[in-house]
Amino acid sequence: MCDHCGCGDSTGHDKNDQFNQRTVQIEQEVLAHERAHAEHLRQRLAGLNARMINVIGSPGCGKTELICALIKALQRKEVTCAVIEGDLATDNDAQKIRATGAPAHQVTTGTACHLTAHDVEHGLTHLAVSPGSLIIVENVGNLVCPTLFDLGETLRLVCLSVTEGTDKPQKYPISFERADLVAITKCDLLPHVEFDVDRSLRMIDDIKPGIPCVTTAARGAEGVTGLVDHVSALWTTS
Ligand SMILES: Nc1nc2c(ncn2[C@@H]2O[C@H](COP(=O)(O)OP(=O)(O)OP(=O)(O)O)[C@@H](O)[C@H]2O)c(=O)[nH]1
Ligand SMILES: [Mg+2]
Repeated sequence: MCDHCGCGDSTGHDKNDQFNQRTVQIEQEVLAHERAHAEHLRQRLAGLNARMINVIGSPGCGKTELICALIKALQRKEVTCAVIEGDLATDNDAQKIRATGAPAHQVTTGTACHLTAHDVEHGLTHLAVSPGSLIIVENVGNLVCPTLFDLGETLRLVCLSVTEGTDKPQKYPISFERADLVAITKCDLLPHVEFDVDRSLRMIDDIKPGIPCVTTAARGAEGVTGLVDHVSALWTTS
């Protein structure tokens, strides 16, 4: 008789423990391999004085719109941008990016819910990375899985739109814990939705004290000024 739950299998729990140990070990090896790959990419980009932003957020939270606005603002500062887009299907977002004049490479992942450093390396072979440029990676729309994978980024930007609800930082804390910068997006819609910016910002600060946050309205008058300032600082602080 099993000591733990009385299931009748005296060895079953030991077997399960061994199985779980093996599963964890394999996952750790995969993640270690990914981290090494990401570190290699980071060094490569640093050697070119280039920077990379990994943009993470739920489907439809405004990542592409924000990236387009950021590219246009950076073009006025003569910063060259290139974009790697991650989606399960279609090259819709890559087309939107190309309309700004910036080159874009679309990765279609099929069923995978996040990009990997390998995807990014492959993407970089399609995009000429000029010295001093900014690579922007739009991860697959998902607030959970992309969080676990280092892509070699200089800055991880997590987006939360005002249409998603004030409590999302509390419900998805890991994403905010591992972010370097948070953008509250679609702020032009604040008069029309019940979203408490101050409460949400306090939740984010409870999860990661001191993390910088910006409010943006890629479609509104507020624009992306705060984000542009943070991105411009990447060349002086990292
Ligand atoms: N009003 C308003 N609408 C926005 C803003 N940003 C994005 N949208 C709209 O929200 C919808 C989704 O925006 P996207 O930029 O495609 O969102 P996304 O996060 O890239 O979506 P996925 O790539 O599918 O995950 C589109 O209809 C945008 O036009 C904004 O700042 N204000
Ligand atoms: Mg998009």
